[in-house]
Amino acid sequence: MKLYYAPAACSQAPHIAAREAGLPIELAKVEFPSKRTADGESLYDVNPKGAVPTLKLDDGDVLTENAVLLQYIADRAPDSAIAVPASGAERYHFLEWLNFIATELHKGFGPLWNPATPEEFKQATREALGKKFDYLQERIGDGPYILGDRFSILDAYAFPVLNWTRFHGIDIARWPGLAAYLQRIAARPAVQETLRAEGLV
Ligand SMILES: N[C@@H](CCC(=O)N[C@@H](CS)C(=O)NCC(=O)O)C(=O)O
Repeated sequence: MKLYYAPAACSQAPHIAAREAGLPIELAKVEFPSKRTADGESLYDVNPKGAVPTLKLDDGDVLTENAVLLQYIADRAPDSAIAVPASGAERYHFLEWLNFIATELHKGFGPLWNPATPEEFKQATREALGKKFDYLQERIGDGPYILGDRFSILDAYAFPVLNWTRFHGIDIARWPGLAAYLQRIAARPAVQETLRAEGLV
């Protein structure tokens, strides 16, 4: 499978998940704002939504949407530690987390990425995100991960998103529990490999 990604973007989530699952992954770096790869391929030709992550499967099929890619990757490695709970309340609480990260945390940053957003609205966005961070910190506690002892695709997704705080004038030190959580994830060998492959360390 081939992952269209941009360094430090939300595409880092499936990138980490694939490495954690031990699945081979080909990388295609997409330059912004041209949205082209180094060999001139347009992202729009692969994904008309023009967003990363985009995953081209070995049979040519294309999957988009982070929460879906993460489940796809976890399902490819059912015996790995990152497997998604198969059934029952555990599964629905897992999906509840995945949806929270996608729609509240990930998309909660949206206005901060938009250069047209007025500063006043950006400040309101930072405050709204702060409330979600309070909740997340409280729920993770000493973790070490969102599900407790088990690292999962939830952590693979929360990691790049929480790291965006450094681009948007939010001091993660206000949430010492989250700062420690990010350090624990960053220390994982597969995450270090991911950061190296994206040229970030
Ligand atoms: N709904 C998509 C959104 C993905 C997304 O926000 N991707 C960003 C990078 S983190 C992007 O490619 N933005 C470029 C654009 O939308 O023009 C998902 O969950 O995967």
